[in-house]
Amino acid sequence: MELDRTKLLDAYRRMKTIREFEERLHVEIATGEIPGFTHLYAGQEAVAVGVCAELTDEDYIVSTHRGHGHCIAKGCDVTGMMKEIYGRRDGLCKGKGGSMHIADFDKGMLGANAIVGGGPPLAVGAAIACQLRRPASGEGRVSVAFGGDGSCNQGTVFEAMNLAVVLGVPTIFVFENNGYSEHTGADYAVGSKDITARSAAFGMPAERVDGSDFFAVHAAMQRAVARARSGAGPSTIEATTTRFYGHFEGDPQNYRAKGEIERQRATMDCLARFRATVAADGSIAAAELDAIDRAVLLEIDAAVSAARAAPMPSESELTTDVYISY
Ligand SMILES: Cc1ncc(C[n+]2csc(CCOP(=O)(O)OP(=O)(O)O)c2C)c(N)n1
Ligand SMILES: [Mg+2]
Repeated sequence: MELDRTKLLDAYRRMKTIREFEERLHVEIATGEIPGFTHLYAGQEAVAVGVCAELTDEDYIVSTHRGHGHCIAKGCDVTGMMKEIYGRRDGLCKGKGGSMHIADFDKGMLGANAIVGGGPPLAVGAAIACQLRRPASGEGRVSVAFGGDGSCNQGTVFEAMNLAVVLGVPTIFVFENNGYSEHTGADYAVGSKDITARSAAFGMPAERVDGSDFFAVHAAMQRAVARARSGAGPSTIEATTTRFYGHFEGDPQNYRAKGEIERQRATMDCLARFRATVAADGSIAAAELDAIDRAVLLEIDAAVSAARAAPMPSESELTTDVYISY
């Protein structure tokens, strides 16, 4: 899949939507109106969008506790998401999921997940379904497991990676190495300090990319997805990145160096990197991107107003949707 102008503009719009969604949530959470715990994705946008640019609604993703960016990149409705995070009745999960359990099966978004390392086994399960339903000829569907540097130390993840290789299923493991697992540095907690090499040791192609470079992430994803769709099996992408906010909203971040975030905002901003690339090759005029910026701000504003005005779930809905009915 080549990136023509339309796809490039769409990728920028999605990254910008994630950024403004998160910047606005940062402000709204401080008002105390949003229930529950929230982990912001700002800073990591190029990873979600670079990966999901190669996926359709028929492909699956499994997300993490830091899942808003994955949802938006996979095409979930922004107003439905905002209402969900505000706990409103007509949110994407009827207000019962909130930030950390948001899902949208119609978009192949199988769910955020509060269990670190809980996603990859689900993604391998979805990949087994993709493999069983593979068309006799042509390309199959794929399943992506997003996870952080912290998740790569979990036993569930080791089992999932091994099983994906043994069964040769179309799973793509995407590790977003943002340098921290809660307050613990990846340099300390990842014993070998090399997530890519560890993944390769399971017997699959694995590559490390600059996660603030949309084009680098996308190129790696093209390789991984071509392999998975053709039936050749799983791959891993480790994307080095950073989060512009704390682990959760309210985290004082005493474990980060003085000026670290300011420095990273100046040097690792995927939106600025994208703008610089398309300006250098002349593919997109800055004015077109400015117009997207303005439209996104209006969209987020409307989503927050709609969420605030939306009704809460009624008490009678408290015990529905607890178990799935077949
Ligand atoms: C099994 C499990 N252990 C611990 C936690 C507590 N916890 C929540 S997020 C987190 C850190 C995850 O770090 P990482 O995978 O790097 O993701 P990031 O927060 O950086 O996106 C931890 C330890 C949890 N939710 N689940
Ligand atoms: Mg991390």
